[in-house]
Amino acid sequence: MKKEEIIEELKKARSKDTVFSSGRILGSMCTRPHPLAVKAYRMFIETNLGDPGLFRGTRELEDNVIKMTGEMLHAPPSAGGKMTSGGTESNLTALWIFRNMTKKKEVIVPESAHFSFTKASSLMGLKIKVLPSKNYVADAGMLREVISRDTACVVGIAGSTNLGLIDPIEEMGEICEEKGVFLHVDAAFGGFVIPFLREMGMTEKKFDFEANGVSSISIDPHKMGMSVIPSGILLLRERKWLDAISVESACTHTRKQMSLLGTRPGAAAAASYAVMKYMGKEGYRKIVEKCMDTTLYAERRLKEEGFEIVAEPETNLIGVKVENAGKVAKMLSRLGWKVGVDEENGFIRIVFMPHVKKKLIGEFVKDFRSVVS
Ligand code: 0PR
Repeated sequence: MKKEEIIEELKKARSKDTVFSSGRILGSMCTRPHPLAVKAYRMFIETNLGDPGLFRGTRELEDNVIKMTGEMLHAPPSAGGKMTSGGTESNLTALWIFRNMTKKKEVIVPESAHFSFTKASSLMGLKIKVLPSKNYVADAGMLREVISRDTACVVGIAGSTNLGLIDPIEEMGEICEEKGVFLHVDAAFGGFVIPFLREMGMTEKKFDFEANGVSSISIDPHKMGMSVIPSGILLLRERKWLDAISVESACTHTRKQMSLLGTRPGAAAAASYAVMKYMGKEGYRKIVEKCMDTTLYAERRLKEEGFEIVAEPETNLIGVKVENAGKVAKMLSRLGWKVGVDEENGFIRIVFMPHVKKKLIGEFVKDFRSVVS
């Protein structure tokens, strides 16, 4: 096939996609990557972090991403981590490390946890024990009862998938410390949001290494970090914990590998490095400020139209109660609005990512109203 024909085919396929620039993707935690991230990605397209002996410069960029993120999340000097392909791999790797370190087989996961924990438990034969929720966040008061002698790790969520809510991480951390159990915080979504909400005085909640007992954190540059897919990060309070998943890798130019993936995209590390350096704390704060402004505006407009909000938003995500949520989401989709849906609990979820424009909220609320009435 000729190059031009292939390009035509690619264009045709791409034209069937919904694009972030339409402003109508309301159910995704990804967004249009920053142009500098895209540029960096292209520059490092052939690099492989699975063989850092060949790509020392790229490896340094990964180390710097870990360091910068660690600084943002109050990591102690002993901390370390790895870039991953996203929240799923970070969560899975955390459980893998703590399972290997403790030789225990049970993980305690809040009701609202992302389904990546189900995948991890299925892959590793771990038993999931559910920590019940109270008002859609983990009920820390129940944690002592649920922890057992076979608990390898407890999970807390900072920015839940369906409602963007923050579990009581401080309280959970205290209990885990007292019981000598690891606590993994899934901040895949909230990691690039909550530090800035704290700065702006919009939340008091501690969710990172500042809280006692937090052992590890997932945080995704490919969500609110404005980087390219696939970019995730797993941070560990102790760098040496990575040894728990170390394998000999005879065929690479370094002798050990401590990651689930073998070949890993260095381009994603370069992209995340570039965008994090460029944005700085100030840049991310501005984005979070704008996303929260749109969120609170939408919340007000929805309430004015008589909609019921599931829970006061803590981050840039809102759940809206509706009957037949699945059907409503389909009808909105026909009107071009791609919302998220929680059919089990009967609500539509809207994620106010940077591509969601305040000026489109009015139109969306009108369409939403027409669909449910
Ligand atoms: N942890 C949390 C709290 C998440 O919300 C997600 C993804 C993950 C972990 C897993 O992250 P990766 O998908 O990067 O492995 N939450 C959304 C979801 O699965 C992600 C998403 C993104 C959904 C884009 C839709 C979409 O278009 O529901």
